[in-house]
Amino acid sequence: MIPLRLPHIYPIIDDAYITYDRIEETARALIDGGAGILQLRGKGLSSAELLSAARSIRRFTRKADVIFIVNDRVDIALLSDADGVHLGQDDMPVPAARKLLGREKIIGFSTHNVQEALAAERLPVDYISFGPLFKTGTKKDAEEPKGVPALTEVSSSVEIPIVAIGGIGEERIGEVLRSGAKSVAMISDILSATDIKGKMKRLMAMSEEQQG
Ligand code: 3NM
Repeated sequence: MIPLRLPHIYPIIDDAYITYDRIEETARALIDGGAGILQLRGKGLSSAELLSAARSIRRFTRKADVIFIVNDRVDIALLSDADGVHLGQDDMPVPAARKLLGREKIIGFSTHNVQEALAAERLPVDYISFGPLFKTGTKKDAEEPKGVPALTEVSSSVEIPIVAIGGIGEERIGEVLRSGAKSVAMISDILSATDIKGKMKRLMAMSEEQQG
């Protein structure tokens, strides 16, 4: 597979922070702020709400040439014509998801240690996430924080692009990108900003100064 070029900042819209009626304006703010990729994670939404939100995000992301990924739900990704899906270890098995999605769609896969990262590299996935890097209040069943040295270890063990996730705030972007992550996924730090567009702009400017 051709290696996926991931933007340095990977914002995730999560319904734990953004109510259903604000998802569309949040997507717009992130895109206007310069996001190159966007994920929708709606664990508390009904399937109907999730599909509707995914379809409206899709309209904006397509116009702006922004990659759109749906968390967990292969069916919603297909129905909204998203660019891909992000799967966890306990979600639909990757080969089954690849069968449904076809070769062109992006599949991201969560990993939490070197063994999972090595196993993921043998699967038809385009990137892996690694986390939680730091303590996070967003994912209730998150494992213990892994820390930056573990990210360095994973990034020296696999070739596949790594998205670091979990408790990452603005002040740590540089360190994380310098430690082998191609991209930094962020939920609470972005979504709790009062000016989401301004926050996204600042993060993009900061991350452009980094290697990665
Ligand atoms: N997955 P925040 S940590 C969705 O370790 C998610 O796989 C994780 O949110 C993993 O940026 C996490 O608010 C939560 O910490 C990330």
